[in-house]
Amino acid sequence: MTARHDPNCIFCKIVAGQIPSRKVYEDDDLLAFHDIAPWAPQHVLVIPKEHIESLYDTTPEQHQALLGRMLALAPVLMKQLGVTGGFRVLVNNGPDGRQEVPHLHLHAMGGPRPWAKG
Ligand code: D5M
Repeated sequence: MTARHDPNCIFCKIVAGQIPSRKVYEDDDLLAFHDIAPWAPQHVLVIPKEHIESLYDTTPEQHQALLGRMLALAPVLMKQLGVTGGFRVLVNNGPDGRQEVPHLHLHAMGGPRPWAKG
């Protein structure tokens, strides 16, 4: 089990295997899986296994490496999923940032257009 786990958090439940997900990557610190409501032909979420609510709960001193690894994973996964023509990354934070699931996650979205909001 990870250092911090919130039993009421849906993404912590995915980390713990208590609810299913379509995993695309896993290591000791990170998990990536397909978004249940994709905005693009390929849409994956990269999350820390530890329960960190949003970027507000990170500091450069403590989380620089973790955040760097989350971002660095995006192109690897997009390429693995056959996305070679371009993709977007997005991290929503807090209610005004339209964050719906309060467990830090990086959206990586790509595939042939047209797709997506904004
Ligand atoms: O986006 C939260 C995202 O999380 C949204 O795109 C749906 C996705 N989601 C919610 N529940 C699940 C499960 N169970 N599996 C996969 N994906 C899920 P936000 O940035 O918080 O607005």
